[in-house]
Amino acid sequence: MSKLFLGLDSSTQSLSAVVIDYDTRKVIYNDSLNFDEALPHYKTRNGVLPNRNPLIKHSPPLMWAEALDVVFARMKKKGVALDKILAISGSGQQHGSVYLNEKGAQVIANLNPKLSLVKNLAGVFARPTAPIWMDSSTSTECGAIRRALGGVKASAQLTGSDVFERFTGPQIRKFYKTDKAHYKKTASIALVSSFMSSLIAGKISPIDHCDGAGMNLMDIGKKIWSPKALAATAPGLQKKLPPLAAPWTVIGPVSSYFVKKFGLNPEASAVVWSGDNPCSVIGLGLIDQHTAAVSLGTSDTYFGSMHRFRADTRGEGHVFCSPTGDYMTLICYKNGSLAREHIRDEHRLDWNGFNRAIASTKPGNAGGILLPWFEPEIVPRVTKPRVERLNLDAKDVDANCRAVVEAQMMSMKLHSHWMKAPPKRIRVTGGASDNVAILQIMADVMGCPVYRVQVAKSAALGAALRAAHAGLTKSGAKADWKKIIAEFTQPVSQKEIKPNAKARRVYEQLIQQYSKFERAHTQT
Ligand code: XUL
Repeated sequence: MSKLFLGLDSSTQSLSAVVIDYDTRKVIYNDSLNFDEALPHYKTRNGVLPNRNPLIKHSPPLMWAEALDVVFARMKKKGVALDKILAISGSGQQHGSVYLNEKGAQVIANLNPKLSLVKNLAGVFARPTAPIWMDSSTSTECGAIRRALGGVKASAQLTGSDVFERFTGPQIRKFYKTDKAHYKKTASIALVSSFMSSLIAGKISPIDHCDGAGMNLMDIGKKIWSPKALAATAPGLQKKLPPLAAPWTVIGPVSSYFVKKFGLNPEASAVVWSGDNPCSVIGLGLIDQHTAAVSLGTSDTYFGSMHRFRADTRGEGHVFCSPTGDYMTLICYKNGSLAREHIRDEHRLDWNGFNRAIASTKPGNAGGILLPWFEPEIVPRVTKPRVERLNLDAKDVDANCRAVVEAQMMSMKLHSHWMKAPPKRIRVTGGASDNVAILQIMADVMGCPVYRVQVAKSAALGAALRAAHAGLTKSGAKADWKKIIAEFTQPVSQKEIKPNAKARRVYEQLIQQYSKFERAHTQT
C-alpha cells in the first residue's frame, strides 16, 4: 500500500497542498489556492485586509478556514486517494495570531461535516481579525517588553530574538492594552499554524517549538513558556496559551469532520503544524550548517541550520528551533520582492527589461548605492520608510535596477555575519529565484555558488516530509533526516551559478561603503 503524506501551507497569499508518495519519492499532488482570487468576498489584497494605517496588517482567520474546505474539496474532486494519507502536517506564515473565545475549543471538537468550516466557526473569535507578520504597529509594546526582559541582548538570549513588532508577544500586549474587554474574553490564543492544526485535529493544538520561538514568549533554551516574558506581555496569558510541543508531535487522529466530509482515513495522524520558514528548512534540505537558503518571496529571507544556539546580540536576526531538533537562523527583509517590483514599476519595465537593465551595468554600479526601504524594514530596523541614494541618480533606470539588488545582497552578507556560518553554497527558492540576473549578483556578493531549487512549494513539501517523519519513523530528534528527505529536495537544476572572481573583489570593497551608508541612515 502506498504511503501518502499531506503537507499544507497557509501562507500570506495562498493555501497550498502537496501530497507525497514516500516509497516512490514523488510529489503526486500539488495545488495552490490564491486568497484574493478564490475568496474575493474577504476583500483582501495579497491576503491582507486594507487598512488606512500602513503599519497595521491583519487578515481574516475565517478566510484561512474556508480555504481549507476548498483545498480538500479540490483534492477529492481531482481523485487524490485521501483515504491513503497516513499523516497530515502543515506550515503557517509565522508570528500571526488568532484569538478564540470560550466557545472555540468546544466548537473545534465538534465540527459538523454537514456545514462548512465558516458556518461551524461563526461566533468563536474573540477578535475577528488576526495581526500577521507584516504588522509593525507595536513599537511601544516592543519597548516595554524589551525593557522588562533586560534589553536587546537579554531578550535575544532568552527568546532567540530581540523583541520585534511582528512577533506574537508584542501583538498580544497591544491587544491587551487597547482592547482589555476582548482580551479578557479570549480563552485561547493560537498561531496561524496551531489554528490550522487545531481544525485538522479537532482539538486545540499545541504550538510547536519552531513556531513558538517566533513569539518572544518561549525560553528557547528550555523550550518552555518563559514566566518572565509572559509577565512582561499581558496578565493571565499562560492560561490562554496551549502547551508547547516538539515539532514531530502527533496531536491525535484527524478530526471526523475531514473523515466524513472528504473521505480521509479515520486513523490518519494529525501532526502539529509549524512555521513556514522551519518547514522550508526541511523542504529545501538544509540539514548541514554549510548550506544556506534564500527565499525570494513577498519577504526575502536568508536562513540556515545551527547546531549550537548562538543569539544575534545586535538583535537583528532570529534563532528559531528547527524541525530536526536543532536550531535555525533567519533574517527577514520586508523590502524583498516589494522593493524590486517598486523599482521595476517606477521605470515601467517588465522583468526582462529589469534584467536587461542589470546586464547593461557593471558589478559595483560605479559606486552607486541605494537603500531601498519602501516599507518599514526589519533588517536593519527602520521604522519609517525611506529611500536613500549615494552616487546614484534617481532617474538612471539601469543603475537603479542594479542598485536595488546589490543593496539587498550586500545587506544579507553583512547581516548574516553573526551566524558565524559563512555558506559554502546557497539554495534559492521563491518567486524571483528564476531570475538569473539576481542570482548572479547573489553569488558574486556572497562569494559562493548559488543553486536554483525548483521546489516551488518548499514550505508545503517540508510540511509533508515532517508528516512522514512524525507519522512513520517515530524517531523524534534522532531521525535520519538525510534519508527522509532523499530525492525530494534535490535541486532540479543542478546548474550552479558561480561567483565571478572579479565581481567578488568589487563587492568586497563596495560592501564597506554600503555598510557606512546604511549605518548613517539607520535610526537607533
Ligand atoms: C519570518 C517572517 C516571514 C513570515 C511570512 O520571521 O516574518 O518570513 O514567516 O512568511
